Amino acid sequence: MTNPLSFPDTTRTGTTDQSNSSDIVLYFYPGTRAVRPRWLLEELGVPYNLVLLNLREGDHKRKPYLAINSAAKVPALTDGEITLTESLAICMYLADRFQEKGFAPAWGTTDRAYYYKWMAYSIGTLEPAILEKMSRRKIENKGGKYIAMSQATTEFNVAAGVLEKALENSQFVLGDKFTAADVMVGSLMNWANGLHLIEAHQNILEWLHRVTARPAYLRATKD
Ligand SMILES: N[C@@H](CCC(=O)N[C@@H](CS)C(=O)NCC(=O)O)C(=O)O
Repeated sequence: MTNPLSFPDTTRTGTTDQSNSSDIVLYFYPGTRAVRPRWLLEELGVPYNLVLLNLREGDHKRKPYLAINSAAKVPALTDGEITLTESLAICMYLADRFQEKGFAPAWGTTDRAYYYKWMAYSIGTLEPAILEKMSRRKIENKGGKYIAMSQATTEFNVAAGVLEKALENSQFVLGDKFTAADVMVGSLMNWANGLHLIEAHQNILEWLHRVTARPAYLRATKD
């Protein structure tokens, strides 16, 4: 097992190829953005090593992990010489690293262009829109007045409306095929669903139900 920094809770996982050794190590805590790369790793069916950091006990703020991510955030992923942070970057890397598994459209295709758009949309548009809703609720619950940065962000319902339309005649974000874009956008919409933000978006609800019923998602969120 690869555990260069002797983290205590390292488990060998991945659904197939269990006999092959893996250099991939995912630093993880349940219920966080680290679910995104774990979900994709499970979809890919490649072996990986999971290091469970206890955020409540501050494992991510201690020296061994700070050497991997000095920002003290999860997820992080190492793969041989590569140390990568940022859930989006990790998912894009993994989908390309295992290109033959078909979770990212081929380079130079039209689908690839739309794939870039949805990957960026997840983090660049949906995530700030959801975080804005969360902040607003927090402030207003305390009797404060929320001042929206309306020209710098897209309002959640507008942002979700774009996805709702894209899913009108599509099983998945990019059409008939599940890709890493469903993982990224799916993870964000799961947050939104937890905040009861998508009840008026029937296409999103149906798609979310579909993608979160996948065995890979269930494995990635089992603990
Ligand atoms: N933009 C980063 C955000 C990473 C991030 O904020 N992770 C949170 C969990 S969702 C974290 O590690 N928080 C620990 C802390 O702030 O103490 C990504 O997408 O990976």
